[in-house]
Amino acid sequence: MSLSAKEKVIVKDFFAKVSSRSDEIGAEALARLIVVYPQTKSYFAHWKDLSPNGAPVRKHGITVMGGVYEAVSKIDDLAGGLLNLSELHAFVLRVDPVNFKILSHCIMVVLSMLFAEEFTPQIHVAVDKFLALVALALAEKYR
Ligand code: HNI
Repeated sequence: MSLSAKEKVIVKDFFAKVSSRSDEIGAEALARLIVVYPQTKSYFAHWKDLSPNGAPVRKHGITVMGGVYEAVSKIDDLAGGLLNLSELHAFVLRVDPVNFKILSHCIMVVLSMLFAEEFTPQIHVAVDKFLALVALALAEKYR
């Protein structure tokens, strides 16, 4: 699977358009991740406050979205561009890659919620493919 040149433009344009709300997207996606898929909380067990709208969850949601924006900037070489992040998640954090897909799903839900008008089927399919490729790139170092 790969993104066409047109899909890359769609992804870049969409994330540029919603960038002013990037923190909100990340915080809401991470809050949903731990509420809807509580097994994911085990990775964040070292935080004192694991409430969905608490400071650590919000802050980490913002960090993760920073990673997504980094991925947008490296859209032509996701595997190479996300190598450091992949190593971190594989060898240090030991995050099961299935969770990348679960988080991608939460991000999609939040995008459709916050941008109901803008998030057209055409944008939906391009962003869905993009996030699947980001998940694949993050899992690169696991093999
Ligand atoms: Ni993830 C740290 C990006 C998915 C668990 N993660 C980061 C950092 C970035 C990041 C950026 C900070 C790196 C640093 O400190 O150098 N994570 C991403 C991206 C995705 C993702 C772009 C997927 C789109 N991470 C996940 C998932 C989990 C996860 C699905 C677990 C369910 N990440 C972590 C943990 C940390 C982390 C745990 C360290 C947190 C801490 O305590 O500092």
